[in-house]
Amino acid sequence: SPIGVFDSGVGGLTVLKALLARLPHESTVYLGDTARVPYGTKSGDVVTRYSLKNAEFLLERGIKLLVVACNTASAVALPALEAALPVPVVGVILPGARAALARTRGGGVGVIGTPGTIRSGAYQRALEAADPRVRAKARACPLLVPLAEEGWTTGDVPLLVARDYLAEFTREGVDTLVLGCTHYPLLKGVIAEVVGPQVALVDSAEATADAVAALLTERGGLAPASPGAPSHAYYVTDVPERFMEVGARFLGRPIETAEQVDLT
Ligand code: DGN
Repeated sequence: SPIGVFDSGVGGLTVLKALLARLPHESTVYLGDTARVPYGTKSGDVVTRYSLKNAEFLLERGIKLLVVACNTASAVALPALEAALPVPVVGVILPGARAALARTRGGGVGVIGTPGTIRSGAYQRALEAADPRVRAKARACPLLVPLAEEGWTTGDVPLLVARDYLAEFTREGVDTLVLGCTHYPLLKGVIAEVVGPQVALVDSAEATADAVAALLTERGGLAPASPGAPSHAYYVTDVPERFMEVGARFLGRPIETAEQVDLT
């Protein structure tokens, strides 16, 4: 059976990309809630309600494990999802926080994400609970989402925006920065240029793919290397055209078909 992945829209395709690279024999079902995106600026209650609907849809497709690719949904809806689902649920926050803890030397860890993710304090709590010496410094960077979707990931405009958001991190002894939003891997180049080589960038998508691989290995749930090619299905809650076009950039490969579904 497939791995289910949901996100508020196209962003979670960066997590799917990392999963496909890490676990090439697995089949996947992806749901992008494009009718209700963005989640990043909505309240925790509303994001939780949408997340439960998304999970229910994926469960009906027979998934063996759910990956909550959206940082905002992982930050606010994980306990509700875990309580409601009969399959394991993996969010992006804990794997990202753990990867940051493994990287930091001085204990200064920066976190960037949507307003919903940062306001929830989920990354800050995960970091400081795991190691009380860690000082987490978080900032919401909402303008980076539309820049990534527009493909505006190089040049002066993203550089100026990133500089404005990130200058405070370089001043405050941060040696590790968590990219706590699905869209930020596309802006890694610009972010690295602003914070400099002394700050390690932690990609939550990569860390999550590692966590999924570890969980399936431990439980004996990995798909066999044969027979047949794995299948990858895509569902969206609004018309699929923009998802397919923008999504191909996030996924790093073309999306041949995506089916529109109604979850209301
Ligand atoms: N997928 C969202 C996240 O990772 O927080 C970003 C997109 C959004 O809903 N604003």
